[in-house]
Amino acid sequence: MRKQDVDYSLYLVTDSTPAVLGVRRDVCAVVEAALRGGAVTCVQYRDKTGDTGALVTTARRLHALTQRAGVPLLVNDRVDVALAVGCEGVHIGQDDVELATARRLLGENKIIGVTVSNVEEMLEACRGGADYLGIGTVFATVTKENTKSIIGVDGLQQILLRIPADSPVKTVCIGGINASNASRVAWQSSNPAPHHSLDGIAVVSAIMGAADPAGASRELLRLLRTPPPFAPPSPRHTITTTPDELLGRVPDLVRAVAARTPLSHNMTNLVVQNLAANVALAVGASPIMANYGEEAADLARLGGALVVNMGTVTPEGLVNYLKALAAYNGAGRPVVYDPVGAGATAVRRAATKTILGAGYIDVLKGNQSEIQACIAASGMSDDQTAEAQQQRGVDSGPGEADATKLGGVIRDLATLRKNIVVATGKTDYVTGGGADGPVFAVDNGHEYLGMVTGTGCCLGTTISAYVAAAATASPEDRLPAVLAALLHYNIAAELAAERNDVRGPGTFVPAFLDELYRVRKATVDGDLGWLKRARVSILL
Ligand SMILES: *[C@@H]1O[C@H](CO)[C@@H](O)[C@H](O)[C@H]1NC(C)=O
Ligand SMILES: *[C@@H]1O[C@H](CO)[C@@H](O)[C@H](O)[C@H]1NC(C)=O
Ligand SMILES: *[C@@H]1O[C@H](CO)[C@@H](O)[C@H](O)[C@H]1NC(C)=O
Ligand SMILES: CC(=O)N[C@H]1CO[C@H](CO)[C@@H](O)[C@@H]1O
Repeated sequence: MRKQDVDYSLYLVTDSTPAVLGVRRDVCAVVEAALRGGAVTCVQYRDKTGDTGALVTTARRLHALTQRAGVPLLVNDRVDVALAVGCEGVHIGQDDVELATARRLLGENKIIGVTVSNVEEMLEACRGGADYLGIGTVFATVTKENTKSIIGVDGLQQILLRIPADSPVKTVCIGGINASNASRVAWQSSNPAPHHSLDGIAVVSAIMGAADPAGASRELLRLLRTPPPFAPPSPRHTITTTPDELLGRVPDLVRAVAARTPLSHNMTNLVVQNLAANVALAVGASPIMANYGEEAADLARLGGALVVNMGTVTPEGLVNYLKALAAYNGAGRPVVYDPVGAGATAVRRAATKTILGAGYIDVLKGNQSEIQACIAASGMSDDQTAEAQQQRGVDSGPGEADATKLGGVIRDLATLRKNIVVATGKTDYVTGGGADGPVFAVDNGHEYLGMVTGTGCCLGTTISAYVAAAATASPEDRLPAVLAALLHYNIAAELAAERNDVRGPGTFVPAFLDELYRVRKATVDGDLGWLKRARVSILL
């Protein structure tokens, strides 16, 4: 087998500890059973405690099994054991033998994989001629206690996107991947050329600890190759749309919400529930208040969208958010995340990180400081972001240069997460990511919106109604749907503020509800006069 031809799709890492393997099971027997399933494409023998003689004996037995199955056997850390057995290569961690030394001992034809958990380690391993990278730790696991190196899918993506385009290196990720998240991880880390996509996943417990290792491995391979329920039919990064094309879609989207009255399931902020529910009704959605996670599985099947609004965070609330997120992801229904006050306290920063790591979020909507906090929680740490983070000044209304920077950063975030990011402010910015994907600027709205509590949350509700309607009709419409929501909301605010009966924020609120309703009605009746106010341009 030439090392260039190795298939890394399903990479099994052994574990001989009773906690994972079980007490009466033999590591070779489990590997043999897994290989019989025909799905495992690569095996790494990892045993950090055995003495050399025993390691060599077990490695020999494993090698006989992998040779019969036609898959490579790699030995963790121990170059000497790999040499003694004559297997296909080694896998080394950052604290193990150096890559250059391993290469000298093993020669060019053997496979050497290196564990990396950040961009610097990745670049170093690529320069040193690693054949593949084991990127992790993706999620917390029972097999490795080191929680400091947990990078999440965002961290994984960030490393993948920075691998030099001309590098032949292959990639697998490792850490806490099992049947519950294999499909999402594989989908979120597939990237358009010339970027690197993940070549495979490495699993330990999901196979070594399974009662039926053959069945478990077949199921994992199937999941890897199946897009998750929430994956849009066409990749968002191919979207290239002009403001005019987008505006052309708006009337149909307003009508789609009116026709479908989609469920807006919001887990929100007790402070604003009344206003949010009234806004939802005015734009044509059907609001439901349900902060109880157990209920989410049933609600997710009703064709609506979920809004996770972090207005008030409690440990119990967080558990409910995660349950709801999993339910909507599982049902393939959209999720809007509104990270209210995300950077403000340590509790909120931790909650943001947990929510962002726990599932797929279709639309991430926040003001500029909240978006910055999400960027930090995603572990984005390149120069551009570091620079952006110092730009706390952008908060109070960006000038041209700052807007460009912000646009670049939200596009990176959307590319990383394969979703839509909305940064609200005096001007709102929206992007679906992609290297050349447009960042739209929307210059509508009125300052009264900033003087009424909860208007940010209500925008989240409005967006959810629109993406719910679009997800049902044509999922490619998610970006236009977010834009339509922004226009409906902000133009209604302008119309309300201009009314003679509106004297300030107090009289504004009822007038705003009226205008949200009137915009919808007018559109359904074919009157698109309000849309002439739309001020949409391309920032980047
Ligand atoms: C995946 O692992 C988690 C955590 O160990 C566990 O709660 C979950 O049930 C597992 N899911 C599957 C499908 O094995
Ligand atoms: C799988 O994904 C979830 C988030 O969706 C994560 O919390 C968990 O740690 C992952 N691993 C396991 C084994 O569940
Ligand atoms: C963003 O919203 C949060 C919560 O409402 C607020 O505390 C913060 O000041 C806002 N930041 C900006 C830049 O508007
Ligand atoms: C628009 C909407 O769905 N609003 C609901 C959000 O959730 C609160 C409870 O947290 C409900 O009271 C609102 O009706």
